[in-house]
Parts: sequence; structure tokens; C-alpha cells
Amino acid sequence: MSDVAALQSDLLAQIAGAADEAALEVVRVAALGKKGSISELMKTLGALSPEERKVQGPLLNGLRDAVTEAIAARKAALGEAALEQRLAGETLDITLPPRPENSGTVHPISQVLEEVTAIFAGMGFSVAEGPDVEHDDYNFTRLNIPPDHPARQMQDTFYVAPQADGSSHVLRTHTSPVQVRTMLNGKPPIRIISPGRTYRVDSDATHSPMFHQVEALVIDEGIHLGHLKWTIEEFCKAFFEIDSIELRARPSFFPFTEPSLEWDMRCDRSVPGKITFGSGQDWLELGGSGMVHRKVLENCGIDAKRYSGFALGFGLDRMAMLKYGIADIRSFFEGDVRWLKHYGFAALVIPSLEGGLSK
Ligand code: 2NM
Repeated sequence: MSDVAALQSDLLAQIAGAADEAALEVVRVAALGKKGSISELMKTLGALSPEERKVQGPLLNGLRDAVTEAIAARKAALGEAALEQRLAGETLDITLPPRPENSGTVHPISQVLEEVTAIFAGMGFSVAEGPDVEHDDYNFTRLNIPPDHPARQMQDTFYVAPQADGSSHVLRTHTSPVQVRTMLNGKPPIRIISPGRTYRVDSDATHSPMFHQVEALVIDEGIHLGHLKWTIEEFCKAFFEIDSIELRARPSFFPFTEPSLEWDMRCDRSVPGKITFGSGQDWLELGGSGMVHRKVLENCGIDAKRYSGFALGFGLDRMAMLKYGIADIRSFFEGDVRWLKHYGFAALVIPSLEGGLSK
């Protein structure tokens, strides 16, 4: 075997034996690098006679090409093997079910909001929304709340820094400004509920500085207290899931309604820690209501000679506490995962998707 053939078979054996890319690089430098064995042989060509060069030249070129090709092939094979090995070590079983402790729950307030919305939707109400930061005008003035009314005082209302244009903003203290906006932007008949966050400077076991309200507003020709009573009664039966309830109306005062009424529902609290609705010797406060004040209708562009309306309002948080036995309103907003696990609800099931997508 010629020297060239011996060198080629030696180099090819080294290339085949290189265990990784680093080892392969050492072989490459030793053969094709500046001082490599093949490069040194190439340098000898210059000293040969033209006849000798004609023979030796193609021989060395062939050697160089064969070694270069073998290195490239080995490099590709090593890369592929390394990838295969990585993939084998990283297998992921996508058929495993998710860990149950990672699934979330529906917050009781979201659940109750869902229930309330569904009940009112069944009675023909739609949902209206508005901003949490409201104009003083919509939150108070147009609702017939005069500047000296206690609800405006600093201890009740979160005020927002005065605006450059002189307008005054507050964190809405009720969702009534949504009713104002609805009346200003539309015409009767109006049948809406306005669920959302509300804010008052207040904090104890039954008051949170941020809480949730739902108010309802109906405006049409000939609306009277009978419509209000029927709506509250039907709502309570559906929400508390009982066929027979007893309601009691107490006269009250709100600047934006006249007359104003507060509603109680008969209940039984004789068993400590338990509350039963529909029977018993106790009364449970539900919320306030009334016929929308003539001044409010006029402030909101409604012809009070032609139209009348009722409004009602209650606290979503309170309703959730009553229905699901939650003692402290502050626990709603602490974000304690153990609490949410206990009091939260399973995510809503979409009936058409029940049992999987393939059906
Ligand atoms: C309540 C009680 C009584 C009420 C009134 C209005 C409006 F904008 F139509 F005048 N919205 N909501 C209202 C009336 C709210 O919550 C306890």
C-alpha cells in the first residue's frame, strides 16, 4: 500500500473512532489544519517535477477530499446521535391527566353573579355596565343626592384627585350611575341590571371597602309598586331555590326613590350557625328599592309625566354569604387558595360540550 493510501485508511479509522465532536475536531486539525499531515504533504508538491506532480497531485487531492467528506459525514452522525440521546432522556407522557390540585375554582361572587344574571335574564332584563371611576354628577347629583347629603361626606366616599378641567370624580359608591347613563343614552322601555364593583370607606366583618352590587331598573308606561314586589318575589324564590317565601316591606328613604322600601324575607335562625328561608320567626334584610324619583327621571331625560319606573339594589357579596354560609366578607378578597378550594365552584359545564367534543 502506498504512503497516501496508508495515511487515508489510518485517518478514516480515526474519524470513524471519534466518540464526539471534540475528538473529531482533534483529528481534523491533525490532518487538514495548517500543520496537519495532509497539508504538509500538499507543501511537498512544489518541489516535484511536473511529471511527478501530475501523478501525486490528484492522489493528494483525492486523499484530502475523502478525509473532508468522511469528517462531514461523521459530524452529522454524531449530531444526530446526540439529539436522539437528548430526546430519549426527555420523554414526556402527554397522555397523563393533569394534576387535580392545579385546577381552579369559580369564586363564590362570580358564581352568584352568574346565578343572578341568569334569573333576571329570564325575566327579560339585560346587563348594563359602567366605569368604576365615575363623575360626581352621575354618582350623586343626577340621583338627587344634594351636596350636603351624608353619602357624599369624606368618610363614605373615595374621592379621586380633581381633574384639570375642574370636573370631580369618585370611586362609584353604588352602581346607580350605570342606570343614569342608561337613561341618558336610551329610551323607555328600559329593563336592565347593573352588576359590578362599588366602593365605600368602610371595613369590618360585614363591610369591605370594595364590594359588589346588583341594581335593577325598569322604566315604562304604567310601572307601579306591584311590578316591583313581583320582581323581588320571583327573584328570591329562584335565587334561594324555595317555592314559598314571605316578604315584608318597610318604609325607608333614599334620595333617588319615592316612595322607598326595604325588603325582608322570613327566615329561621333558631339553630345556631344555620339559616332557613321561608319559615321561622326572624327577618332577613334583602335590600332597598323604590319608585324612581321624578327628579331623577327628569335629570336623566325621561318624561316623568309619561313614564314611571322602579329600581332595586342589593349586595352580591351579602347574597353569596347568605346562600353559601360564608361568615366574613373580607375572606372573599384575601385570595387564600385553601378558602377558594373550599368555597369555590366547579367551572361551568357547557351542556353541548359535555362528554367531549366528538359527540
Ligand atoms: C337601591 C335602592 C333603591 C336605585 C335607584 C336607581 C336610579 F338610578 F334609577 F335612580 N338606581 N338604583 C336604587 C333604589 C338602589 O339600592 C339599595
